[in-house]
Amino acid sequence: MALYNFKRIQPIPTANDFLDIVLSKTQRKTPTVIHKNYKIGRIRQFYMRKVKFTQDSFDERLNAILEEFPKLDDIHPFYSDLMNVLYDKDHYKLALGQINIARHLIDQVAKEYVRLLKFGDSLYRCKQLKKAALGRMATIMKRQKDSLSYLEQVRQHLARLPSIDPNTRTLLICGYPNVGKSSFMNKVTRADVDVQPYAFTTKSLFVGHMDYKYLRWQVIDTPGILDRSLEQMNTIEMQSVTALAHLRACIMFFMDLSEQCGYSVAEQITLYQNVKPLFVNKPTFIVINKIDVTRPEDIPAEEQAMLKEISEKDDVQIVQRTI
Ligand SMILES: Nc1nc2c(ncn2[C@@H]2O[C@H](COP(=O)(O)OP(=O)(O)OP(=O)(O)O)[C@@H](O)[C@H]2O)c(=O)[nH]1
Ligand SMILES: [Mg+2]
Repeated sequence: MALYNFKRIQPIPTANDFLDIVLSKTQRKTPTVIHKNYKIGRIRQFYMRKVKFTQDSFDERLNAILEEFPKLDDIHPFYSDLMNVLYDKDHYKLALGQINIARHLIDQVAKEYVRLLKFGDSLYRCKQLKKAALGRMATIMKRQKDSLSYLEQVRQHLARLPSIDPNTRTLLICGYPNVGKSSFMNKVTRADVDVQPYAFTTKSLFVGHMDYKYLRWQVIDTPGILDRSLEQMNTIEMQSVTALAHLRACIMFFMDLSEQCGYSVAEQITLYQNVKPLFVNKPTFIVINKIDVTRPEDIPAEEQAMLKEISEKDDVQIVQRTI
């Protein structure tokens, strides 16, 4: 499966800049001197060349956009789902579809006017036809204003996505907000993820790497997730769910028994129960964090029992973070 290099997509100009670039290229790269005493065949050729050249320039640039932007069906499901979460799949496909339609329309305009030019009977008439052809192409391009600016936004965002390799040995850190996921990430990798004493500090996926027993691990820090249905989740939480759903990883579910994070132990256990379908076939650890404040033996017996039950029933190891 192709791993896209999202950082290589060329910037997309605005519709107006796009037009300037193409039309000025036609002016620079096609002959500029024509005389009404020339044979009509030569005059027709002169203007046909301008129309075709302009069409080619549009084609080339529009094709580049269509080829460079990843096709959601070609990329790893993790990335296609992530792009859907971040940019809305339908909007994305529609924008690229519009560009494709514009390309076809421009081709049709060119064809039509080249045909008309074959019957142009004077320099004036040929010139008018060329002007009309380029004008119609420009109108088609101007209608692409919104698609182009949306695609440029997507491009800029894609370029900043972390380079996550869906096919490598991976450690995935997840849990409620504010439980200390990023603090751990910063300890084990050279990443420098923001750590703050409030929820949703981390708003997107972060990647780092570490070596452990001569093996390289990709470590992914995820935004915190709240215990609610998928429909209610925001874009920030959905990025975590996407990573959990698609990456074959070892899961570290972080818990803060001190409840300093702002969520009770019971809530954290419920979240675990609700997201655990995403942990199937993935080695899973529950990591008890902030043990300098509260250790498992400090919490009420019923909660201790719940943790013990999870550990036994789900074959999940409960470990305490000591670094
Ligand atoms: N006492 C104590 N505080 C900790 C520990 N680990 C993290 N914290 C604090 O917990 C707060 C949240 O830490 P983060 O690492 O930002 O938590 P997070 O889970 O990444 O939070 P979100 O990105 O919002 O989901 C910060 O104030 C940390 O200093 C710990 O082991 N002990
Ligand atoms: Mg964080």
